[in-house]
Amino acid sequence: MTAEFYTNNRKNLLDKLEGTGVILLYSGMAPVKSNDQDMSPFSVNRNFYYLTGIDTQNVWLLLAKTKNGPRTWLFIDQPDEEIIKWNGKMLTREEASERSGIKSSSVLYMQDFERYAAMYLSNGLTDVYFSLDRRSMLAPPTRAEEFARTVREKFPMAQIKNIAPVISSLRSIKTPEEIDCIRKAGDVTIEALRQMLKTARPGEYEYQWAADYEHYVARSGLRHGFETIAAAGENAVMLHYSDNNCIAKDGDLLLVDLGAEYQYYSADVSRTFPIGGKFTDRQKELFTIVREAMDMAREKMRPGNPTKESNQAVIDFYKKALRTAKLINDDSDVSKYYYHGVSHSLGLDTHDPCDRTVYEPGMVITCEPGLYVAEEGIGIRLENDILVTEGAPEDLTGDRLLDIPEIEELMGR
Ligand SMILES: [Mn+2]
Repeated sequence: MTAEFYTNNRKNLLDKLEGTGVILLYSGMAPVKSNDQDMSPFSVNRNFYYLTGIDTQNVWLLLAKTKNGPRTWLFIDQPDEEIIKWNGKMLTREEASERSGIKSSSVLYMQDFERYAAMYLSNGLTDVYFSLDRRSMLAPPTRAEEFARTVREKFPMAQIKNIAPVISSLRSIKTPEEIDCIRKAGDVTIEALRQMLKTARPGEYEYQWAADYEHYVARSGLRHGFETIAAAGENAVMLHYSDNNCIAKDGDLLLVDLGAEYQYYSADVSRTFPIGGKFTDRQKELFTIVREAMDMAREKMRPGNPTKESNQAVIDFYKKALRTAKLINDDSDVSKYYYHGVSHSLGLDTHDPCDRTVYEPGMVITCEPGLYVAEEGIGIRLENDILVTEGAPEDLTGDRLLDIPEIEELMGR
């Protein structure tokens, strides 16, 4: 990503903000592992990253929209020789400026942060925006929530507001650079799956299949967008099973749901393989139903269509197909065998925020019909990543490892 991308994102955000105000965004802090506080992996707040391109912990971004125009400030930790000796290089003002496109004279050290925030607040900017995206009562308070409380105490006239929905709206539509990252992540994901099919064997544990996939991703220099799901046989009916600690038996199917991550953009791909290399007739029958459902859902992903239409297409198709497969007698029983939505937005988060209810060009979404037949020990999910364009949907994952002859040939070794 170029600095221009982040500069544009900040500009678009300020353009969308009505009136004047201060936006305060925090990068986050790594969680403290017991007695090992410096080594936990850090995952940057994605709204902060979207506006700065910086993935260092403990950084504040201050965007002020004043009557005299916008001002942008970034506050980073001052490099410290002792910390550098132990933990490696620290972000410098020049690097922060280069990555974010914020001029280096506007990159300051953390000790100035509260003074600058107070300066804008005491000068009459009373709308104060934080990225408040709490999802649980149990999670500890974030630094942003704590600082919002401080602002309310010290500046009782301040109005605390949430900027997250505005950033979500911007993030719903991807730029060509973002799309390239997702495409690249998908390419590595597929190639890693090909490697797994060549090396993993029936009778090995699910985690060994997952490890063969992850090995190639790691060697490609990418990370994982989320925990790899490798679910054999009946485990595959649990949608987010990631224990991966059972044996993958000959005769069963293996459902994998995984995604390499490139520059924080994750692919999200699901495939279902016969562990022994050959599908049974029944597995072929059910696999083919899901494969067809995928085409039908994808076909709906065109500008102007309501987003719910793609899932409805799967349900309508299943009402007939599951009858033929002798699974249901009544339309309302489809939900016994298919119990998730067909699509979600994809981007810096694997379940990316999106505020659109009608498809628009630039949206990147998954297309992932599934079929889960617990009584037969069969779970099938197929998932590709789709770009909505002006015309036909563009499949960023492509029809790779989706057809029975291709899979059986590759696994025939
Ligand atoms: Mn998904």
